[in-house]
Amino acid sequence: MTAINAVTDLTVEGDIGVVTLNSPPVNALSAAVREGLSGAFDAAIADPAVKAIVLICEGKTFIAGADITEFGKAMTGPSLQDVQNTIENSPKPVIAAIHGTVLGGGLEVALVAHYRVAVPSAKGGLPEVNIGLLPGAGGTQRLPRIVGVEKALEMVTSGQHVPAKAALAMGLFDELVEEGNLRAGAVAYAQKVLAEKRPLAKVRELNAKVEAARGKPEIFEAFRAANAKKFRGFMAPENNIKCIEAAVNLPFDEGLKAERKLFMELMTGSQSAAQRHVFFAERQAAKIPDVPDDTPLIPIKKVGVIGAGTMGGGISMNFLNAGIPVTIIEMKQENLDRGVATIRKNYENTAKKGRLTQDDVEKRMGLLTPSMHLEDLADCDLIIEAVFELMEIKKEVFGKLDKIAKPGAILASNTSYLDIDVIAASTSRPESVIGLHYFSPANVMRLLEIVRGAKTDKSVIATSMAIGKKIGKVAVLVGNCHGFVGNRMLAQRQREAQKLILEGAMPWDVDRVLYDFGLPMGPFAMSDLAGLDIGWDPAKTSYSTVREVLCEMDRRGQKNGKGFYDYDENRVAKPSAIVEEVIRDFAEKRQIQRRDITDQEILERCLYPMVNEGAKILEEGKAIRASDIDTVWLNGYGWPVYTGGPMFWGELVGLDKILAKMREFHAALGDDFKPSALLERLVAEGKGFRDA
Ligand code: 3H9
Repeated sequence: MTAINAVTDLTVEGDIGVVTLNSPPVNALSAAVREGLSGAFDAAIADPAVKAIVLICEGKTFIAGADITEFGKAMTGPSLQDVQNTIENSPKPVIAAIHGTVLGGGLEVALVAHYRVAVPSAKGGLPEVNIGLLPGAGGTQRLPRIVGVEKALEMVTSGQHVPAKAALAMGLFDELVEEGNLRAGAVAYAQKVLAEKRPLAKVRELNAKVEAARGKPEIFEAFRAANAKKFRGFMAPENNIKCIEAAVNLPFDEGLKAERKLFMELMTGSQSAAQRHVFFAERQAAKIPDVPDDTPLIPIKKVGVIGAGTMGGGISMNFLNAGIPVTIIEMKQENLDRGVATIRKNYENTAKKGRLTQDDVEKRMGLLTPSMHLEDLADCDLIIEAVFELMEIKKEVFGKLDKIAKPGAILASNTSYLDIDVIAASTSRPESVIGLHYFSPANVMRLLEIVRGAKTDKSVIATSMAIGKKIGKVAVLVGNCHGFVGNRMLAQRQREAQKLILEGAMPWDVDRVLYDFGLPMGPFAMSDLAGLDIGWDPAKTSYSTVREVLCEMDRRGQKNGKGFYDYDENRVAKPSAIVEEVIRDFAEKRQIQRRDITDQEILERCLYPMVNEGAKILEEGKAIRASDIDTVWLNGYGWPVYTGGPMFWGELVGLDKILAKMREFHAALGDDFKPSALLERLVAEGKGFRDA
């Protein structure tokens, strides 16, 4: 064995040269890796004993892409294109031996090899779009030459990881070899290539599939139209599509040039910077400075859920999906029956769409035990309460649980606003109490806000984070404060939206501005969807908000065809003349002078106070880092990914600019706009949130 550098070596086995790469965690194409590959291939090509070359990786995966941490820094060592040219032009056949996930630049390296073999558990894809990029090392030119234009469009714009069997079927892999025996399988394959005198197959020379799509622009137009909603606001999907068009319409080397130009356009733009931030933010959120990785975990073998309503049912499904038995509690038989039936119906619907088998449905339902007795939770390791959001009720439930739950069991509340320490104080074991705030629908939304109380034990925190990951959530640890991170910031936006419609805007103006910013819908459309009467009590109505007046007029939202908007029979919303009248009247009675409000003001009034509130959350230590706040908003509230989350976006706008506006609003409109001390300090010191 010859070591080439710290991460690569070359071993000659008979007439096969085996280049091994070992650069944890994912063998990303860092400068050292490119240097090592370049040296190893040069050596293998120069060695007369070597007749064919196998490229294989140590660790959990073949090369998973370019090294994202190096983006934006000055490049050292050979470029990826240099390495690829060496491999593709090798006079000796090169075989890529693939396991784990061959992604992005990793797949682009495999695509310049002459043959590709993989183990059945391997997956491959070009996920660059997810970090706001496109495959910039020939991937967009080579992929359609193998899989065809339609499949290539789908792969590069979705970033999907294709399983080995499917990759084999579409020609991306040439052969599957026995699991656990990749090296021997690849060497044997290389010997077969030599024995059969197979050619140096170059993907760049395959033209049939791209030629088949030439002169058919309708393929691309149809694809754009079908995905318009999904791609809204994102730049990367369109650039990816243009690259595939280039592959179809231009000779290979011209196509590469087009790809490079479109890649650089994305690479130097703010969207990719934001999406790369999101990639690392999500991974960073799992790291808690004072809860080390080796904190002992509490084994969670059985879960109890109190409440079989929408939240309780959705929460239960997460655990059933992960194979963990759930006991679900309701006080009344009919509510229990309805809750269980809803869970079953949800699974049946998924099965109808072909995403679960009937067997899967029964397996999941078999793990569910409905009960009307809290005592049945005595053997649960984790109990999650999802009852009515009222402190007195929560305290009563936790007081009872304290007497029933086994020692060491985690007692969690799915509260979205309430003080977790007060809830914990109603038990004799506050160290076992934690907030697990799910977002509706709880079986779908990725966010899990984990609320740490003053006395919550570290193993309870570590276990909650781990179980969050196990059920497929993005878990973010937050501190105890009213509304925690997500809803506390949401309250800022909601308050301003309400004020703006009295000062001169209309609900559809506010909604349009926020929708165009990239949110899935504005606050008034959201309100109509949820139902205006949520939390509204006709007996206690005070007519203090427009919403209450609308409820009194029996405008309840989409469900009865009228809310802030009027709805037609297809639930298409139209601005409502009646609502306009109500709003004008409401403002007049309160002597609010209406004026013209610009879209810019709507945006600034709704979003700058959120950034400011995020800064207050940071200064109070209720979030560990600004990127955690971004992670909450991206996964729980549909904040547009391509802006990186509210805090990253705040920096894109400029913290100085946001502070100046907050000061101006503060002077004109009062204390709702009081700038955060942290924001003041960061601007004075010329720093960003990551320095906070
Ligand atoms: C590209 O290739 C551009 C080219 O087309 C053109 C070039 C000219 N770089 O996710 P995990 C780190 S763009 C640097 O927790 P898993 C990650 O931060 C790239 N670091 O593990 C984490 O670090 P830490 C296209 C990377 O098993 C650790 O590895 N490729 C990279 O759940 C473990 O990661 C992609 O977009 C990277 N490329 O999942 C693939 N990837 O431990 C992105 C990971 O310090 N990666 N790290 O927190 C993934 O999708 C997943 O990481 C993967 C493993 C599926 C590979």
